Amino acid sequence: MLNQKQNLLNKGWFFFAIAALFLWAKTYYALQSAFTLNIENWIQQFILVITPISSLLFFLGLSFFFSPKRRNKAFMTIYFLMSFALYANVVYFRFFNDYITLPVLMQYKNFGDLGGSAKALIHPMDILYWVDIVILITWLVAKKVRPKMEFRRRTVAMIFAASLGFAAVNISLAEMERPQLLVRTFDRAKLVKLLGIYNYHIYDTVMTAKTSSHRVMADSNELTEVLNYVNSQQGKMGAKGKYFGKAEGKNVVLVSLESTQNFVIDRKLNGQEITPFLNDLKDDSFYFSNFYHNTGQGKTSDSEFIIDNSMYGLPRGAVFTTNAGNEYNATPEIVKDHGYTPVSFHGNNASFWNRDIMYQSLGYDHYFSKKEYNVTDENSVNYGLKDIPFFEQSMPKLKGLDKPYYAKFITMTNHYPYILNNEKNKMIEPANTGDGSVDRYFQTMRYQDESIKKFFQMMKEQGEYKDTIFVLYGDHYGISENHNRAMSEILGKEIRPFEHIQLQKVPLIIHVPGMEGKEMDTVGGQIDLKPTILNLLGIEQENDVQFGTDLFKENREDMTIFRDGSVVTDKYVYAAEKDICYDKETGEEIDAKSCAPLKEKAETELGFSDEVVYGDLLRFMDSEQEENKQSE
Ligand code: GP9
Ligand code: MN
Repeated sequence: MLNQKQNLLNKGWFFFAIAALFLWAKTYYALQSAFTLNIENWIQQFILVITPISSLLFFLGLSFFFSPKRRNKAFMTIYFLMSFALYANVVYFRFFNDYITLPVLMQYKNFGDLGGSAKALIHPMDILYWVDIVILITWLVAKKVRPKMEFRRRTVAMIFAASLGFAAVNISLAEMERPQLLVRTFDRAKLVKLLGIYNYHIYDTVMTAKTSSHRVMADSNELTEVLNYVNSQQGKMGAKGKYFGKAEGKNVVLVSLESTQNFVIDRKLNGQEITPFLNDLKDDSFYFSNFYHNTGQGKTSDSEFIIDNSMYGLPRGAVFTTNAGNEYNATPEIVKDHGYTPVSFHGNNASFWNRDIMYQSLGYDHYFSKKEYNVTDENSVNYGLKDIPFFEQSMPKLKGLDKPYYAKFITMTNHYPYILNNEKNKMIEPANTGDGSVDRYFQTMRYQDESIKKFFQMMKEQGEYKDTIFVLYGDHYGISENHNRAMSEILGKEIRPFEHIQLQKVPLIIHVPGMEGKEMDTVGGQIDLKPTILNLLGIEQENDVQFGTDLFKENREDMTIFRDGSVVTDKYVYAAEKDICYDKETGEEIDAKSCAPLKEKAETELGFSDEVVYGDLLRFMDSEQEENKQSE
């Protein structure tokens, strides 16, 4: 009997299996207890059980490729590294509520915040993360029972085949739960939840390698080329708009309106206004009725990037996640140099869209995220805090800031799938197209409108209103092409590519207390907001890489470029996906020749913008400015 036991303990495969089981168990334990993953259904629960398996089989299996003499050491080194990665994330999560990324590891300043509290982050129960290693090492070095890890072609092939199989099941289930998970890479919490902690690190490593190789190849000549282009674009820089300095020294409040398309403005549903407050506000403000979003896969985060930088988001993924370590010259940083306090308010996890990291690069002083709000089951829905309590709880925080402030508020309730969990929040009947998302969209939109109304009331009551300018904008579309049938019922017309492009209009309302309202018909987009805001504040800019123009400038080119290469001007609409040119006025298809120059311009401009981001070209800005000075 004893002999049999010893025999088993001497078997390499048995040792491998037990070690794999240990590693699986502690990883699963960490996923369940150390991280907040918000498991919503049994598929996600199942994913959690299987996610560690593919990567641990793969990595531990690599030890078989070492010579028999080194194999045990290699095995234990790999085992230790995986355990260490796991434990490092556990500790990091306790403090940052986030997962480690390679760029974060390199940006050691993030760890600076930990300071002396690192010790406090280590709990006695953490011994569980290490005791297995002690057991395995003892087992390996014990005299009587020493497992021989033999390389048997069939066993090793089976280990790797099983690893591949588990990976395939995991990825397909993850895709089912969150389509485009890998392409959009919007949230580390989701990646870890659906891919597991080890696969997440593999993914993160590949992403980092990809972006840093672009960066390594780039040099300052590329920046010069981009600057030449930007400066050659008539009116992009320099000349001041009509309202230059009109809001000098005032606070700036930006309100990002979640999934808000312009078609809801002034529209009625069952005889009721969908956005009664915005409809009134716009009459008292500069209301831009030909304003479009320019976002891509980065959705809200793209809108934030575009607005703060006047550069485009990326063709794949979100610049917030892929290039957060870049050098930027964003509005928050610029206004800070002029005495402003730049901050952002949003009731979701700080790591969502990598905001916690990216905001540092954009120059925000502080990010008031979910952890600084009181979020309960009642006052939250979907991604987090509902808009009304969000504004209510934000007010004292806003009041506590040094003035003037540049404060961005990102609303969230009007987010797909447009749900409200309280009858009182439903202030309008849903539509009845039979398409649930479209029908509910109007209810969450109406709720959002109410929250903005409350916000303005509070700003007035608290005496913040009159010294502040308000910039309210829709972040991106809410109703995608998949809902064209229901949308054509709502709009009463067929939705061709032309109408689809028109549906990308989002509201832009610039409210300056004391200034009279006016409807502005210039064609523009989010890309134009940075110069528009800076001009209003009277902040002059020279030699900056920005692709937009001040919307108040009288002779500006009426035009905006979409991330997919589509273009809208005052005369034409070019739909890139279908390669169709339309007359803007009549909506009729016209000869492609009319749109050819627009198409070319879009390609050039998007190309330049991508070069700046992928190559991190703004880091060469200082030397560029030096050269300019010398040649003057
Ligand atoms: C989440 C919110 C929504 O924090 O900004 O993001 P989205 O899905 O709209 O990009
Ligand atoms: Mn959004």
